[in-house]
Amino acid sequence: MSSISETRGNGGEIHQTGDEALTTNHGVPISDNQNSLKAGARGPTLLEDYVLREKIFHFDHERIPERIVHARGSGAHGYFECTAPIPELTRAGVLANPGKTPVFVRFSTVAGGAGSVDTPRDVRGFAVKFYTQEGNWDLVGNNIPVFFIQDAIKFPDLIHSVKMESDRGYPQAASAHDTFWDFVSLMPESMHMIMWAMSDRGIPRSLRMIEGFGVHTFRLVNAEGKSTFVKFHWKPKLGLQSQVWNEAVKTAGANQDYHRQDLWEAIDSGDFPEWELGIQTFDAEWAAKQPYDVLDATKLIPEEDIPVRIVGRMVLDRNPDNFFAETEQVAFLPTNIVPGIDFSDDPLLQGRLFSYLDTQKSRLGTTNFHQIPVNAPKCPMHNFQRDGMMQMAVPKGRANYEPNSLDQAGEEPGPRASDQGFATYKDMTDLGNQPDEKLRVRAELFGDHYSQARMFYRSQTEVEQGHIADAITFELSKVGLGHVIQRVLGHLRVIDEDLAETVAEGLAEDLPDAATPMREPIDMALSDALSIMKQAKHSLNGRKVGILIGDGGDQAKVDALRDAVEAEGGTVTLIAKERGKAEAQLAGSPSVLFDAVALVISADDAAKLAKFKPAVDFVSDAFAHLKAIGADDVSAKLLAAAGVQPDKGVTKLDPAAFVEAAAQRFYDREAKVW
Ligand code: HDE
Repeated sequence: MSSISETRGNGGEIHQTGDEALTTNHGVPISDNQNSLKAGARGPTLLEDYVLREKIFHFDHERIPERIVHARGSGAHGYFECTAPIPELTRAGVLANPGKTPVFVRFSTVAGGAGSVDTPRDVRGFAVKFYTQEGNWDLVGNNIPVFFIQDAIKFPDLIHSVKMESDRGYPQAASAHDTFWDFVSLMPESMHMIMWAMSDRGIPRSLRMIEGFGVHTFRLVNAEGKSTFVKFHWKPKLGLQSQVWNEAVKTAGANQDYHRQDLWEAIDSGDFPEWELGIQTFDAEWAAKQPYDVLDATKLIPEEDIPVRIVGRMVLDRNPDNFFAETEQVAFLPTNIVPGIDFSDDPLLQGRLFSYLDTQKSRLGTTNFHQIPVNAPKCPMHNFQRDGMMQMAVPKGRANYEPNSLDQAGEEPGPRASDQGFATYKDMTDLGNQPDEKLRVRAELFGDHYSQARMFYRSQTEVEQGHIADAITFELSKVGLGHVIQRVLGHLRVIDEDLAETVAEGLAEDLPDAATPMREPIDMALSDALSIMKQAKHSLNGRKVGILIGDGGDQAKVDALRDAVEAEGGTVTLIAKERGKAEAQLAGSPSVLFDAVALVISADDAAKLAKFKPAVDFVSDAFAHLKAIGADDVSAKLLAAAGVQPDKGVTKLDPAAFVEAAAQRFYDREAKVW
């Protein structure tokens, strides 16, 4: 029998020890947890059964409202280590001093509900809470460096349009529907982000293989009060990797929790995911020369213009102890900022500064949500805020107001403000703003909606451009409103004529007139950093290999492959038709769950498996999803049944050749398959 003992307080914890008596929430020992109290052995349950009533009462209220956006998420603990301190730029200890700061990170999709799948085409949230010695700093970003809209006032409209449609309640976790495309087609400022969301960034292979971005321009402020503008970047150590669309669709069926499980298992096995934190910094003079506004969240700063300077690394090394207590109850607040870091006047960021604090009250039910352990600072915290629902702290003494002179009576006077505390950067004019009128307007350069969309699209490889065209074609194929499709095509014509033509052809639509831009787009220099494929790291690190074995396979070959894969940082799962003969069952372990596959079977096995649909799918999907396939000639019958053609990603079972192939995907195969 397990029991619960509690220590409560600010940052307190509840732990289960297993050697104490089971009790009610009020500490009364329970004698029977199997039977409710009845009037006679076959009689009705008695109202006085407070053990039953307390248990059911608590159960009835176990769920809390899910996040209005980013409801589906996975979290982990870890640390940030500042490796290249920047005291000349910021007085924030977390970045100004070498050393480690604990973090909690939550990754998420945006549109779907808490129980939705992990692999829809969507943006991924990348929220990091740094528990610094100067208070919590939350960097609440995404895996895409720009956003759909420029002004927070449009956020409810954007989210209403992308979530399931309000009358029919579908589609869940999908942007491929009328209302989303209706809205974005009426908001040309969304076109840059649309290019990103329709690119392979929208279907990542793993949360461990995504970049993260703070999106907005922030400020760093040093000890002398000097401000420098900054954009934050997270770069994954494992490199960027995405799925292909057909694979993402099939993964959703094979494993709803594909990303969550992948993150959990990696951390559980000691293969800790890691990112570098980088910054792009600039001053007002530089900003004034750019053809875009650095306060516009639909624009990025090309890395070729300002290279990303690495200041530290983040390692996720501990899974949550409790999903609800930590991952569900974690409350990120862009307003959690520490001395030495400050906001910019980005109108999207400014709106976020209201929303997050506000939403926590309805999600977590109390203004005291900061006392929940995952949200509580790990540095001292003192103020005169008191009481409120679910107050966990027990402040002592009479000091609950300031100023007070209680110390003159020998009493504890409580905390005082310090000149070392957070002080807002004063200058509102350094980016040329003239705060002399109250206006509901957008700044002039916000009117360029297409230049960076074009830059993004044209910076991609041909294969990636094909994926964007396919994604838009697919999404629009689900749109029933013809005028919306036409309007989108009008925008695409401004971004890139070839893209517009390809999509129109795929839909058998006539091309409409090009949209009329508010500002004529310009041709910006192309940026390799925007393409996943141009910066692909060929690596088996963190990747999974599935080896299909049969009755006649050669164990020595399996061992040699396993050794070679593991030596490169990958993991191996043995799969057989029957679960008892391996680690996983073939029908339940399709190849979408692996980065590469190998067939260690006999000619007899191959002949039998060639008639077994899950085996044929296993191989044909691996081929179609551009993955390495290791197989000797004895597998010929199965390879033939699966339609595998000669290809440089199809190797013999030679461990070196297979491992080399398994570290990459063979995008040029697409022309053969798709
Ligand atoms: Fe959020 N966003 N957002 N957002 N956002 C929330 O806060 C909001 C925006 C982001 O894992 C909510 O606690 C507004 C940009 C992430 O818990 C809510 C606007 C970026 C997460 C909210 C934005 C983000 C959220 C819902 C426009 C990238 C998940 C639950 C002004 C830079 C955090 C919650 C987690 C969550 C509002 C735009 C990232 C409703 C009003 C831009 C990663 O407060």
